[in-house]
Amino acid sequence: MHKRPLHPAAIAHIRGGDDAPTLAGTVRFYQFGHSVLVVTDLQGLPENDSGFFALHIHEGGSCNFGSVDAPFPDTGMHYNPYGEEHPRHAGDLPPLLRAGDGAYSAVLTDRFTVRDVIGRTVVVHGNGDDLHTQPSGGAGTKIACGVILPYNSARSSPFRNLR
Ligand SMILES: [Cu+2]
Ligand SMILES: [Zn+2]
Repeated sequence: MHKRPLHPAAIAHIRGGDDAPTLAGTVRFYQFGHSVLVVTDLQGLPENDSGFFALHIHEGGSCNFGSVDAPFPDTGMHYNPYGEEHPRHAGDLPPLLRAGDGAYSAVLTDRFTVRDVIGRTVVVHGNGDDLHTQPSGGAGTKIACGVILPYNSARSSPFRNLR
């Protein structure tokens, strides 16, 4: 097993849209040998029926808030460079479990490298992910978003999301 690097290689600062105005946090990406450790730490999650919230890397590169009816329109579909079906998309991740008003998860994936996803977006959805429904797991509306930035440039401009 490889040792976890001291600093993430990339970070996304997550901010909620109109459906989750208090939602904020980070997703950190550590290159870990041939896999990537994805560490998500959020506060201010709204409540939903299941307590699970879908989490994906989307192919688009902007967290433009869009409209109430179509939030975060520029995030596009799940990151899917190999033409797979959900939940075999490279950007598919396990859903988050709400605890208190936040969520924390750490998951290892070998479906992408950190370099592959820099400039793309992390999206949190209002529902869980059924890991079945096409094309996006029945995850419901997009409630929060963060652009994946190289760690050093992210530190100098932590909130590059656009309103
Ligand atoms: Cu998604
Ligand atoms: Zn997917």
